[in-house]
Amino acid sequence: MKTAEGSLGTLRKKEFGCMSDEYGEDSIQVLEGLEAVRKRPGMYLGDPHDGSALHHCIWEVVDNAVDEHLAGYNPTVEVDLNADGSVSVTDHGRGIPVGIHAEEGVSAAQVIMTKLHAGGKFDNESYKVAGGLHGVGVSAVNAVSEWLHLEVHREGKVWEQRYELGVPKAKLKSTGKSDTTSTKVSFKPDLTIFSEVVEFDFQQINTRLQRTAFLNAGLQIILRDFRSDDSVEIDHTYDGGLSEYVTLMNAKKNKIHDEVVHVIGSKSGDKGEVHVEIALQWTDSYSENIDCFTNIIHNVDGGTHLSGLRSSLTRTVNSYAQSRKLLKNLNSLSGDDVREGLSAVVSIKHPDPSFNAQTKAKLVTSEVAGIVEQIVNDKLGEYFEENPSIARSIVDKAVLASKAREAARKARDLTRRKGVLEGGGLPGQLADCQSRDPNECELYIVEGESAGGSAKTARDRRTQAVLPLRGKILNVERQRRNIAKVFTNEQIQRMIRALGAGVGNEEGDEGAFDPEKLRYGKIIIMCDADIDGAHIRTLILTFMWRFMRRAIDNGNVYIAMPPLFSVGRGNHVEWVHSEEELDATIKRFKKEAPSAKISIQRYKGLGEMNPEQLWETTMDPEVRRMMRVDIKDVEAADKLFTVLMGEDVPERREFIETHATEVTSLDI
Ligand code: 28F
Repeated sequence: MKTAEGSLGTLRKKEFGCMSDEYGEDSIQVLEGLEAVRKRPGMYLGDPHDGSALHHCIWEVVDNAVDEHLAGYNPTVEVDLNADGSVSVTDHGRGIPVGIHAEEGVSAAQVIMTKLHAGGKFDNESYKVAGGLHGVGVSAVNAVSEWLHLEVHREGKVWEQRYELGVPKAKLKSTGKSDTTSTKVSFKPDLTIFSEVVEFDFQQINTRLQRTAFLNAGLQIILRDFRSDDSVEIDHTYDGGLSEYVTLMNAKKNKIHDEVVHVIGSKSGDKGEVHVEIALQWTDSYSENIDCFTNIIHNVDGGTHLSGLRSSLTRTVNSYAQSRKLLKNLNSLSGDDVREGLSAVVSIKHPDPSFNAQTKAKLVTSEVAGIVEQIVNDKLGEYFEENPSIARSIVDKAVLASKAREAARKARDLTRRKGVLEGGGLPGQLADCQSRDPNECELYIVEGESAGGSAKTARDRRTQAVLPLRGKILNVERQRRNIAKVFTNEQIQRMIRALGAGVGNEEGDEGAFDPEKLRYGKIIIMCDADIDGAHIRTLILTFMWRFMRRAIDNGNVYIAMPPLFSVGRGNHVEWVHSEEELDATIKRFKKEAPSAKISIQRYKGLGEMNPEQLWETTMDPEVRRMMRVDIKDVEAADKLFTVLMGEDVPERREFIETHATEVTSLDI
């Protein structure tokens, strides 16, 4: 493996300044900078192992091309994933300046390509996409590239320069005539620096470029993939910008109003003009989905622009509703009511934004909250006045949300009170364990009375409890407007009472689910290893996600994995969990005992196993296999449950068919 030291040896230092055998302080500093990037790529580009640094290289170059668009010169960016593993990014802007940089004594282009942080603070006229993790600039990409080729069309000529590991092979030279202007940067990542994920991921790149195109209305971004025989080309051009972004977000949802509301405004802040652009559309879904950006950088955790928008929405919708007397016997709508079903994108441009951390996850510039709030108050208020029927639909939706929330609260209280009146009794179907220490107690939730019976016989009575459920449990996703039905459902009551930790995700709400009170440290869902079993498992998980989410967050929820087959050879029996494992086991048996007879038995249901087998295969903590339900991406999970369990049956079928394994392996 090449080392950073080795690749930037003294010999190369001589070539570096491109001034024959002389090199100055600056060149040495540049070399040290590039070396620092190669030594600690993670500090500059993100994780070099999981693909984030690798893809960050593309973002860094694309961001420069987008900056040229923001400056008003560049209508098109092309991104080519080449067959040799390199990437080419071309923009049709002014071309990187080729003249000699007065201080550095080399071309301005070379300064940009080699000096860390160069390119950041060149001029204050336009908003730079400091999109990279640290806005390190293209020089960091150059440093981790086996080679990088620069081609500039400018001043009537073609200019070219090649670098290897960040070091120029020669100075920037004119190689021909040209009557256009453009910048093309091609680079091949040095794979000694990146590991594990070393291939560009088309989906990831496409999604990111599409988002960039949405955020820059009118900018054409073309992505081409030449890495396989049938090459792909996608053109992202969105004249509607954020409105089209929201239209896509809501593509599969039922819209409350047809037109996307588009708010644009600007106000002067402490450091200069702050531009605000927001697109909004309400749907009949239950969640809120707001994406936030500052200078085209995604702020995953929102920040002051988001809070400004939220305050204004609550205020504007309430004041419109009140002035038109649309609230009837309601006092006011809460922020949650107003935002239920909202899809929105907020994009602000600020001359000098601050973020909570270098990942730029959250905007903290405080003046932005007031600026966004003011602009939305004015513009959305105006929009409501001019579009009363849209305003009316939005208010009606919020009123509905408010009523449903109130009804849910009442139903929940009633259920909780009832539970207490009945002495908080455990359900009759529960076979409880002897231990009262939740750390060692497990509850098996089992589908079907007969499997439940086997589990009761099979279990370790000291620590394992068994709760059988009868048939399919209620699909809570279909009862979002009729929560009383959820709480009065017998199977669901069984679960709530057996677990003894309350119900409801509203933190701080009396009687809400509290993992501290959970009677069992492990809740193990045990269903048949077939489609029906998978369906029932998803129904139980959907209930837990919507009403006991903290059990999932805390890692209390598990899925039992009964085997699919037993493979026998004489007295020797092994249990296997997949077709692949089955093939491997048969092969091994044949090799070990070529003449012996091998018997295979398929287990479709838990009910086909006797209690001993059930213990041996699925319940014995020494040998059983389980999966812990681990839902990291809350938004994805939310979508998953909405799609999987919601009203849209055709979509659900398609989803189950294409994602059944994903759902059972739960990598959401
Ligand atoms: C594929 C990546 O990097 N495009 C770029 C320009 C254009 C200018 C520029 C870039 C300004 C003062 C240096 C041209 N003419 N695509 C790109 N296009 N950088 S990067 O200038 C950089 C600084 O010193 C440019 C006039 N002004 C700016």
